[in-house]
Amino acid sequence: MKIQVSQILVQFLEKLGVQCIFGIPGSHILPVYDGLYDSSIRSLLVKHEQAAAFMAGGHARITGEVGACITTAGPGATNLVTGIASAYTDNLPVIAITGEAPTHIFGKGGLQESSGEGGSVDQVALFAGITRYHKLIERTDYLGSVLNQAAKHLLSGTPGPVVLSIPFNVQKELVDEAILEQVALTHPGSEPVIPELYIDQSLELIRAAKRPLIIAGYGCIRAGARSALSNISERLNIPVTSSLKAKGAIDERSALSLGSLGVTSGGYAMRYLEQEADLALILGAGFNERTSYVWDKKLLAGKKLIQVDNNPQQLQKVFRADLAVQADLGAYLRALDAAIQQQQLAAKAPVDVTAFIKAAQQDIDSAGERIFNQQFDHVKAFYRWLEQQFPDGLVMFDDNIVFAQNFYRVSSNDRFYPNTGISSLGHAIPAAIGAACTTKNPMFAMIGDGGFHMTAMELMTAVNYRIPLNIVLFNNNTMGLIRKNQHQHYNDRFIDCDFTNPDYAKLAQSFGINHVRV
Ligand SMILES: Cc1ncc(C[n+]2csc(CCOP(=O)(O)OP(=O)(O)O)c2C)c(N)n1
Ligand SMILES: [Mg+2]
Repeated sequence: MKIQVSQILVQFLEKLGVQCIFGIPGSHILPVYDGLYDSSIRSLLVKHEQAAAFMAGGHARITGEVGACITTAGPGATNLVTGIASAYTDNLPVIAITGEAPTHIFGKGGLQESSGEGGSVDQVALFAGITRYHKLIERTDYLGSVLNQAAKHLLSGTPGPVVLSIPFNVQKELVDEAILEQVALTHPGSEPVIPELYIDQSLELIRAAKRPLIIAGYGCIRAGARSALSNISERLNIPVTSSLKAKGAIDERSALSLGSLGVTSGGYAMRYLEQEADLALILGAGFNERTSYVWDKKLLAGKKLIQVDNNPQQLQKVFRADLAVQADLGAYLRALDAAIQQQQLAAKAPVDVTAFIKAAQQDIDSAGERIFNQQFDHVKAFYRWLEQQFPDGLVMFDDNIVFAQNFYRVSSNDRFYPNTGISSLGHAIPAAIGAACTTKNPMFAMIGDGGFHMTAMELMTAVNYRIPLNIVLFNNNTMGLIRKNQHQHYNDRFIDCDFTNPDYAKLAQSFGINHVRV
């Protein structure tokens, strides 16, 4: 049967399992919107296309499935850029469908044309560096193949964003419905077998070590390896620290957790790594600028290193490992755990992590190296209170990395999403809205006033669709991080960091949102 390309696109999204699509219509994309009218996919009107992409990313994070957004041509598409770049840097499977001017006017200066012809904006070039796959679909004879490519990039390997731009006339062409059969959805295969050699070599290094330390990265969470990880840690009495993105890889309130590792953390894990550890197991962690204290050589010097990652590009990128294994973290950790039990590997000498943290804090205090002075004890108390109120299952999107990274201890069933990727201010509110569309768990966006101003109107999107959401707004009338920088490095020459805030109680009231000032 022949149906419109616009309908094929909607069916393609349904086939990908898309549940919600976030966007703003414009005349160049109305045929696809019309297709959504009859679809099971829930379409949500947002306030700005950047937020639509952030929402799709938030949705993808919480579900592990494809998130979707939709815009018109020209400004609709260009507004997506930061949101798509964020999905790109965070490896999130996000699909964006954008409209485009009809092909017969390409190069003639059509309204919102972005074909790249005749001096118009070149959408293909614009998205080339921030997508895994982008296509301006000018013809239908290859449509099945294009959709198949798109699915491949969304679902397999290291996922990432896909942008499909479809000219208005192409959306209305008729094609055979059967072309969707060309789209192969990759299913997770059977658990890959980890060569025994790697497990043996790992065991050998672990056996020889006195004080191993596990540095868990987001790869452990993505691979669903949390329980294997904490089994190994508990069985062998190995403390665990995580990258910022992997907070909660093991329960941060447990006795073996050193909290996260990195410049804006409490600094306990860094001290343990430097002073105590003789073997570091770096598991699915990229060891980026923040985690590695700007690649401080002292941290890993003189230690044995095991690195495991499913992405070969991460292996030995910034350090040499004694054992580097390309493997699925879930398969590796489960195999390692089984071998540890089978060979009855002895637990390591008890390390009292609580006592270590206490002593480290005293050191930090007496050296005057505390990141946060007493004034911030209120913020710490707030995060402790939050832990008590929501002991398990809380979801937190954090714009304001410094507080939560230090103070909030993520439990095993919590989900903590820091503003990683390109670290764009204003990400937390729309990302949390995208996630809240599919989970009933308590949802929090933690955000500074500077970040809040960037995407605050999306609160009306949440109001519009009755999406439950808590915003914790840190209201200090300044871009605190910038102010701190200008204090430390620019001799207090404060420029463009301070600003006047609205009356938030009135703002909330006018939006129809409850407001409490703490
Ligand atoms: C889109 C974007 N623009 C600029 C920055 C640079 N930046 C990083 S932190 C920051 C200030 C954040 O201010 P606020 O949200 O009020 O948090 P605070 O530091 O005051 O806690 C800025 C401007 C950024 N990360 N993203
Ligand atoms: Mg601020």
